[in-house]
Formats: sequence, C-alpha cells, structure tokens
Amino acid sequence: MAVERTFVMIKPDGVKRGLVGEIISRFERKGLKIKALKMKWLTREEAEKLYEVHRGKPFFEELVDFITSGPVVAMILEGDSAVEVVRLMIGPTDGRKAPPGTIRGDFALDIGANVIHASDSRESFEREYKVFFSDEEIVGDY
Ligand code: DGI
Repeated sequence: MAVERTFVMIKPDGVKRGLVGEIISRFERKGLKIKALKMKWLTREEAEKLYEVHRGKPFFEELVDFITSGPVVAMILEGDSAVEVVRLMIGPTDGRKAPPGTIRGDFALDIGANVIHASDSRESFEREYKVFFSDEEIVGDY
C-alpha cells in the first residue's frame, strides 16, 4: 500500500444541489485526509485545460458548458491507494449505471451531470490539481 494523492472536484450540479457536505463527509469518514480545498468558478480556458484529454470528442463543448455553469468545489485528498479508492467511491461515469452506495449511484441520474470528478491515475492527478492549486496551497502533514 502506498500513500498517494488524488484530485476531486464536486461539479456545479453537486454544488447547486447542496451535496458538498455529504460528499466531503464520505471522504472524511473513509479516512482520507483533505490536503487542499477550494471553491472556484472555472473560466472556459481552465475547463478546457482540465478536460484537455477529451478535446475533439462529441461531448467536449457540452462538458465545458456544464462545468463552467456554476462554481465547483475542488480538493486534494490523501491516503492509501487514494486514486483507486476514490474512483471506487464515486462509481462509473453514467449515474444510471453506477451502483447504489457509490456517490454517483446515490446522487446522479445522468452521464454528463454526474456530480463529481476524480483523477483516474497518478498522471491525471499531477496534471489536474495544477488547474486549481499551487504547491504552496497544499498543507503539510497533520
Ligand atoms: O472519469 P469520468 O468522469 O468517470 O469519465 P470520463 O473521463 O470518461 O469523462 C469525463 C466527463 O465527460 C464525464 O464525467 C462526463 C463527460 N462525459 C463522458 N462521456 C460522455 C460525457 N458526457 C456526455 N454528455 N456524453 C458522454 O458520452
């Protein structure tokens, strides 16, 4: 087991529906440590950077429109196998197919408006967190 970090973002639908506390609470209860936390309304440029791997796909414009439609809450979480653990906790992309008990399974009924984003690899984490945080904004051990 290796302590690692992952990047999580509660999307505009999750913020508007008042799910921020519920979602953060799930990660805290799991034992993951919050290392950075921020609310932000992304510009189109920032959204395109965050989702650059999807540029050119048919849903790209819709995705950028959606993610800039309201503020998001971004965080860096730390813990054993954090990338894999958080992906398991959020569930598959399509809320209609996500199993109950996962965040998307419990709160989402759509493939686009699916409440939450989490890095799918260490490489994605390294790229994604930099859209929101400088290294100085990550707190030390506690
Ligand atoms: O890592 P995920 O968020 O589970 O999924 P992903 O990396 O394949 O896609 C990123 C986001 O793009 C996803 O959360 C919602 C959106 N998306 C992915 N596939 C589709 C989509 N949106 C629409 N409208 N249609 C899709 O097929």
